Amino acid sequence: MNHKRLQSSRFAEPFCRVIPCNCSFILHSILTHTYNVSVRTGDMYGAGTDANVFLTIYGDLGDTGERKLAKSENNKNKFERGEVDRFTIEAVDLGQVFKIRIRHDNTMVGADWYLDQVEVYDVETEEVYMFLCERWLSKKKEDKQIDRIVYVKVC
Ligand SMILES: [Ca+2]
Repeated sequence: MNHKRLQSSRFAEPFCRVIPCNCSFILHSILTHTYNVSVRTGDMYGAGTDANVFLTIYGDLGDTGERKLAKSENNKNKFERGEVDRFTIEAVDLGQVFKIRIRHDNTMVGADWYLDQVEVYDVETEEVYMFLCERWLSKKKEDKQIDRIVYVKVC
């Protein structure tokens, strides 16, 4: 009985060598996409926020997981009235992007935020995905939601 088990494990060995140990690393670098995200804040009184903003991008192949939009690449003070802030997100290939979830944590004075739109650009495929929000993310205004799902705008 023991002898038979030994034999079968020896047979299995070559199959383990089919996948080299660094394969998952190589696969990861091939499948990683860069997404340029532009976030436009509305141009009206009180539209800007200093709250922390979090974004999740969903595609038919996966999602980015929730990412904090921590550092705007073009503005020191991000999410201000009438401004567009740019961020770069590295993620797995999401495939066709169709949905985002965007929220803030209602911190800081005047956390209310009017989000105009979010644009997601897939650097690898050169595809642009537009998300029109055109609503407040506010505990006080409209439906008092600070957490929104927005579907891609189909032209
Ligand atoms: Ca701000």
